[in-house]
Amino acid sequence: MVERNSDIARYQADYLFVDIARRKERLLQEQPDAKLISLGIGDTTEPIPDMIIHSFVEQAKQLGTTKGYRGYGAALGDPSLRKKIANILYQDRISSDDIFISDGSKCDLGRLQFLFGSHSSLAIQDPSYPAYVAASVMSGKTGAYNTDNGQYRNITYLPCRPENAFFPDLEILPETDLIYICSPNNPTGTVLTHAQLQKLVKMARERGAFIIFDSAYAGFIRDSSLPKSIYEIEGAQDVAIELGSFSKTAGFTGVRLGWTVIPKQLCFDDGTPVQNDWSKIVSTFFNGASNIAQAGGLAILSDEGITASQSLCDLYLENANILREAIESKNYTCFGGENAPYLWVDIKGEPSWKLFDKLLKKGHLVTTPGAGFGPAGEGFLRLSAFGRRVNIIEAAQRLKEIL
Ligand code: PL4
Repeated sequence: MVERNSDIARYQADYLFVDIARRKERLLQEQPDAKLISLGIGDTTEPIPDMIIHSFVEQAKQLGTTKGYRGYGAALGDPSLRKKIANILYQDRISSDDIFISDGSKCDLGRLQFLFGSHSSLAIQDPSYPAYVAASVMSGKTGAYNTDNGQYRNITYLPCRPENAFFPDLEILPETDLIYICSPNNPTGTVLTHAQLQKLVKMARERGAFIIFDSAYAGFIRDSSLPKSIYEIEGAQDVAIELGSFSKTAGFTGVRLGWTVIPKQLCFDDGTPVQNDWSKIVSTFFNGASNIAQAGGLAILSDEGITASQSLCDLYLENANILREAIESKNYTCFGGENAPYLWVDIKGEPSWKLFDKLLKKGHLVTTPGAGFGPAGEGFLRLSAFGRRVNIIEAAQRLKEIL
């Protein structure tokens, strides 16, 4: 008999979004006519702009010709897409050969686990996107789960709550190899400022730690004073890896296209450039992103594509505003939603799974309980602003009736 991998067995909860899907199915069995509206999973709903679809079609047609057919592409990504990302998204602060094209940031989060040994220590913002913890547990980095406090032994949880303006207290941070930071943040919808990122970079440089910066929602930042990338901070290239994605900004959640930035200056303690090991991992566990998806990526970064994807994000931000007005009209305080597609609602001390169940059963609304994002998420509910406008308006009405 084959022994079960104890690292995978150690992961306690069902993956949050799987658990929510199960509760949703149960409700539909009990109330088959329920017209559910999802404010739960952060999945895009609007069609991909025509000019991007056109680029997929053109690329697909090429594959049907002898002259245009291509098989495996460059393992690290189409050089022209790497250049475009460096130029448009990083204003050439980052060199194109420091950009590695992927099939999405969650996939790279998984592959990143191979880059660091199971002995490496980590810190996360609490609450945070659950995949950081799940991937770390399953790759053996976290030690045992403590049922008393809902934490894994070798993870340092950095509470990010309204009391500290959602910025971790770096004083409580012990020696740590990896610090996961997400801005704009999932789930709180808040964005770190230049000054806050400067503190993080300074701390990482002093301590020799690496920051893993998730910028999946950068395309939603509308306040031009806020940083869209950690590399806007001087010195970040020596200490930070950045994950990027076209999922949310261009409706590519199903198409799958993202990238990871590993600057060549970033080195392990023995002087080996991290890039060298990342190239080994990528070429071993991945065979490059789909050529059709990469053609779409180039279209997103054309002038017309940039305007179209900004309009998509604007639409979701308007949704956030509609939901915010409904919530505030019931005297709830809510964070985020201005530079991110998530609202983080302070639910006045009510347990978050309890309110989740109430909204599901009475309002047929699917939300995400704050507790699912970590211990410090308790007492909050996350609302996703991804949704068709007609559903968002209906959801806002139901929220007003039930809250
Ligand atoms: C549900 C901070 C959503 N089944 O599409 P990707 O892989 O480029 O991006 C995934 C991702 C990466 N980083 C952050 C994210 O929030 C996400 C997507 N999060 C959510 O509702 O929190 C979708 C989650 C999906 C999943 O588990 O990733």
